[in-house]
Amino acid sequence: MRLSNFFLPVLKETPSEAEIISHQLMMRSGMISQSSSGIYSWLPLGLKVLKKIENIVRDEQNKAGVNEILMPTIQPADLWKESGRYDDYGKEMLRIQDRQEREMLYGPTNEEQVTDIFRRSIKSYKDLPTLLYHIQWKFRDELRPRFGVMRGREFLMKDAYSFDLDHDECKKSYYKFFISYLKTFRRMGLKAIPMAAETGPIGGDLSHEFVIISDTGESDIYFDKRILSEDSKIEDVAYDNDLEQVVQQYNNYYTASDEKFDQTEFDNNVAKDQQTKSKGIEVGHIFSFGTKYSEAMKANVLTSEGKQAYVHMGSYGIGISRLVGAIIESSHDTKGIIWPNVVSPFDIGLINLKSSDEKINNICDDIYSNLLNENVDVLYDDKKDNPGVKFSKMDLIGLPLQMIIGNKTIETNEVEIKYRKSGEVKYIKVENLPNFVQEIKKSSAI
Ligand code: 5CA
Repeated sequence: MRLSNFFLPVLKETPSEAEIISHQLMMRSGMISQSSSGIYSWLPLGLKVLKKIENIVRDEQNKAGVNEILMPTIQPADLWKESGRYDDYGKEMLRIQDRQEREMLYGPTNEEQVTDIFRRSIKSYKDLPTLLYHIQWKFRDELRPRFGVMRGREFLMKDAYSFDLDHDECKKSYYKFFISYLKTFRRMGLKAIPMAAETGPIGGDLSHEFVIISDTGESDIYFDKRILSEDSKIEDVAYDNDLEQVVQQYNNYYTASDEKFDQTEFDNNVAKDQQTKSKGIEVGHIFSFGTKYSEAMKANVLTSEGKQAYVHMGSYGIGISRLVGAIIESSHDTKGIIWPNVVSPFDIGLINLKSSDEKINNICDDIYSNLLNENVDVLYDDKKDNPGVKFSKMDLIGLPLQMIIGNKTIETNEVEIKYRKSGEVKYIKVENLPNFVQEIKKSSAI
């Protein structure tokens, strides 16, 4: 993509309403544009990151054997009256009337909708477990929308739902999602801590939040520091392993969000020098709630003994749009964002320092088309701005690797390579660039 053709409305000033760094950087780098309180348009740079995160989440759900569906954003109120949550949800739910004066709502979550889909088609234990997910926009009329996409009113969530015959089978599904979440966050370069959590309006008796440590997090978290070095080679864990054992390795460490925190329990279970209190961002939340919805909505199946049984359910959310902010919170410096390679909007930024010079333009054009041929996603700054503007823009948007072409390239036939994260700079002869690109592709440096 040529920058001259790319819609990238960067801001010179930090917008005054943006309190935390991720919100500031997302606004400054033209990733999002505010529509109204807690509601944003996603501009090209932001949308590319959102899609990359979405695709990692999708890939890990598919690998765990969960089926992707797409449910509507607008749901009939009747389903929520069946479950009893229509009144419980209160003002956070956006209620709508259609032209027939039927009560509708913009979905804040989808337990009712998915239970309705399930009960219409699944009638036998033989079809269990059933695992479904979708990636869809949600609306919650939050009392205090803030911090940009971190606590929005409209936000993108991956929500999955499991249906099982009994409590034990339901636990197996829960463990599956638990492991898939650790894999998902690990792939994004995040260290997410699973924490025993309250279930809130979703209900149920078993729940974990997945929280990443960040000074700007909204909740206080307490944990045994040793959980940060727990590895369990999570990326290699296969789903037909004994997952309970892996989950147990994490559950052995004391962790609690502020709602569940108990000082005496903390002191009894964690040595003083391992006790850690911090702020955290909740990027995922999983729940197991038995027959809460299946009983209320009559979602039952025939058992092997020929009896009817209510299915045991769980629900499993990941805040996809929140993750964009959370990743920036955990990866930035004073110059701007530092994207982990896997979610970076482009692989490489190619900077032409002298776009008035025909020779330099030709070299840049050549490098640009070679990179495209190699399927490298490159943002080519071909604009007429001065070098200072170009450097600070490229640093701000945080692509992992920059290729810089200027007078020096003509004089010594070298391209300057700059790594955004370490600041390391090296020079490569133009004719050696194809080899360099092959190497970095192999080493997944891009
Ligand atoms: N039905 C369950 C699981 S599918 C559910 O709704 N869980 S939740 O309420 O915890 O939301 C799931 C995830 O969505 C949270 O962990 C969080 O990462 C994200 N999320 C929740 N509210 C917001 C919000 N207002 N803005 C951005 N992300 C949010």
